[in-house]
Amino acid sequence: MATNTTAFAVRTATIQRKTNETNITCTLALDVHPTFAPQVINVKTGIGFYDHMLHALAKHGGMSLEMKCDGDLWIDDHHSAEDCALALGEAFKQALGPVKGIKRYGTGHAPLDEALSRAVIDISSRPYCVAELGLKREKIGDLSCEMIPHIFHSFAMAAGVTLHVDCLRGDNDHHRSESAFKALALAIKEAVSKTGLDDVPSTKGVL
Ligand SMILES: [Mn+2]
Repeated sequence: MATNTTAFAVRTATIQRKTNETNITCTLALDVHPTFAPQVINVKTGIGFYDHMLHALAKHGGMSLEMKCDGDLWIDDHHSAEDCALALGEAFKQALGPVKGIKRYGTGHAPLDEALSRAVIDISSRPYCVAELGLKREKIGDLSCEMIPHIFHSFAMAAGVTLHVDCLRGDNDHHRSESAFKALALAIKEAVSKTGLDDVPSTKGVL
């Protein structure tokens, strides 16, 4: 009987990103495997609720994510929140490599109790983001609500993807936000999934 000696291929990248405001290390893997590449999630942005959101993103996106940010939280959460999203986007783009043999489009719907969000992604090299979450609170934990759409925007710009994230309903801002990240996770999981073909999923022949 033939044995499979082919190594399980993991699309992965590590980004080191250092400015006067933040110092970030981010390792992202788009593939996990119970034996060859177990899912590892370890997120320490310095902002508890953000850790919770990125953990959910990785978990439900079927990704491994190790993120460590040492940022200027004595000012506020802005630089850390934005720069972690940029590092994640850069890691995503680098891990994916040339856009070939993947679905390219992905859609996710995720409920969390009364909240429901939808995310649609196109791995298009056309960075664009519309995120309408309808959050009402000033902050959730130590993450400013105004930063949450900005996190999706920063990720989309750095990853080079078109992204639409809408929270369709919900009363509780923690639920609204978490459902949005989970919806994005499901959309990403679909979009990066392999078709088994080796073609560029574009009528232009290039992405
Ligand atoms: Mn939660």
